[in-house]
Amino acid sequence: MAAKQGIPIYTNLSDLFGSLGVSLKHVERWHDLAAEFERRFGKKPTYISRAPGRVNLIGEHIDYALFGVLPTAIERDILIACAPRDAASSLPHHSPGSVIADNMHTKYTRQIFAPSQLSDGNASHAEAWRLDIDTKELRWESYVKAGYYGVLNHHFAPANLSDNDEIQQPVAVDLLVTGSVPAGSGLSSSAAMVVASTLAFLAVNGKLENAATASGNALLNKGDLVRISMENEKRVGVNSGGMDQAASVMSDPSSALYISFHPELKAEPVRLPPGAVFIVANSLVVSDKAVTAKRRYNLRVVETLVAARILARSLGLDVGEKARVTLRQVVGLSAGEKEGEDIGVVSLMGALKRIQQELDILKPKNQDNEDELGVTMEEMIGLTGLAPDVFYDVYLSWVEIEATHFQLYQRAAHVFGEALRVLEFRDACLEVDNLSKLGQLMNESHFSCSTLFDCSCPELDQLTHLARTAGAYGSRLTGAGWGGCTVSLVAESEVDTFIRKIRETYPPYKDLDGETLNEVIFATKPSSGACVYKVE
Ligand code: NG1
Ligand code: MG
Repeated sequence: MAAKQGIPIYTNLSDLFGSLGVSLKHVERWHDLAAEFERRFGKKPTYISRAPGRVNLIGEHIDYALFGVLPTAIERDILIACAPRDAASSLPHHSPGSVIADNMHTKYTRQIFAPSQLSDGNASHAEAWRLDIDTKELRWESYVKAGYYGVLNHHFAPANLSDNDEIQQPVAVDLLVTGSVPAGSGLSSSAAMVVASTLAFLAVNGKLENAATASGNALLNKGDLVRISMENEKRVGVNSGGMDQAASVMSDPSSALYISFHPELKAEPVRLPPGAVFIVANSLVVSDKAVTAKRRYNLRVVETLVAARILARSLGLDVGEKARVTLRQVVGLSAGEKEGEDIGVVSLMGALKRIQQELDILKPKNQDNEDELGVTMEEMIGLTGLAPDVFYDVYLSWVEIEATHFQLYQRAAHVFGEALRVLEFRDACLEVDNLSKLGQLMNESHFSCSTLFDCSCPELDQLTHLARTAGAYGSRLTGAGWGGCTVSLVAESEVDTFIRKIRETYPPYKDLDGETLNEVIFATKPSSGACVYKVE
């Protein structure tokens, strides 16, 4: 699927629904949202943007090491209805770019905010607009702001305008959000919010259609939207890879996606075998990213990057002092890979054979305290061969982490094993009658996440175990982990029995029924990627 394709803009709802590949229940939400928008703001929305959540079938915590992953967008999504606020509106806040943001969910209250323009007029300034996002406490509107921030600084910044462009002010916006992706569950509600918000603010400011006239290109291209959304999501303080945004933007209802990031972003369709159903089950443990990023997600990002540098050094690869080389790049360099080459199972296995001999370098030399497995900061810096101030600059200055020991060996071992499993899974999808093989790869992935990457939790271990006992071919955590959802591969004919067994055996599900049960355990089917509806 070409990253160069434009973002679809529909002016006709039946075309839109035809392309979505979603069920009636999800279709009704569009009408409800538009009607509620009109009720609250006294006018019809001018645009509705949509971005789906995703389930990652395999390839966990390897996107930021630039290895390929295999997710699929799901029909659960975020919709944002929006319209410019006209001067005659009875609502206050007409300053440029001010926003009144409402959410259909009663738990999320109305938020009013406005960006401030940095007035130094310096065209080379990286930040032209400021919008406060509290990274200590992630609130629903933080993700709306994250999308908006990127639109302001890409499209309303003097540095990005050519001499002939008029300096324009962003319009004041009313918006209403509705979402069916459960938050904090590893189905990437966050990326769906950021992508939908980025699209809504581009659309309402005329930047989607203007892009077509100004450059002659077909609208905004999907690759650009993934890149802007990835940058935008970092504003909330999590240094994520690009899997979620790519899945949310580039998916298509006929298949899952193999998304690769090296040497550039690419998404290839992977047809799932007939008779295979992927069932998502929520452990109901909520992983609070704002609280745990320093000790978990961001720490893993740093551990895998530092492991890459140490391995590069030990393999005698020249990567320069300042580059944050990734494990994927180390594989490419050590295998003498040609520019732009895509890696397959055989070439990755070959490269890993050589690297595996060096992996022990990542282990601590003297481990006398069992509880503190891993190298200390001092040991780690020593292994990179960098001066401490350079190390700080390259690996710590841009991210907040909290740790005394770093498990470099385990993290690198997980990343390499998982990267290989993704390619094996992709290839096995092409073979007939291969559900057991796919299931086995999923089980191995979960085991590696749990023991080497330490991103599981007792409930996820229990739920995946119960899923296997209930007849799944395989089961694993999906998304960042430490709570959230599992994904299990089940034969189509067994879906109802499977769900019933899980309901009976996973204690938090005991009292759930009907819609409440369907909220926490459900079969997924691939859905189409992000789009915009222009209300005419
Ligand atoms: P979740 O937490 O499921 O949205 C996160 C990252 C992904 C990827 C996975 C682990 C964000 C937005 N996304 O996903 O890029 O690294 O963890 O595979 O943080
Ligand atoms: Mg997320």
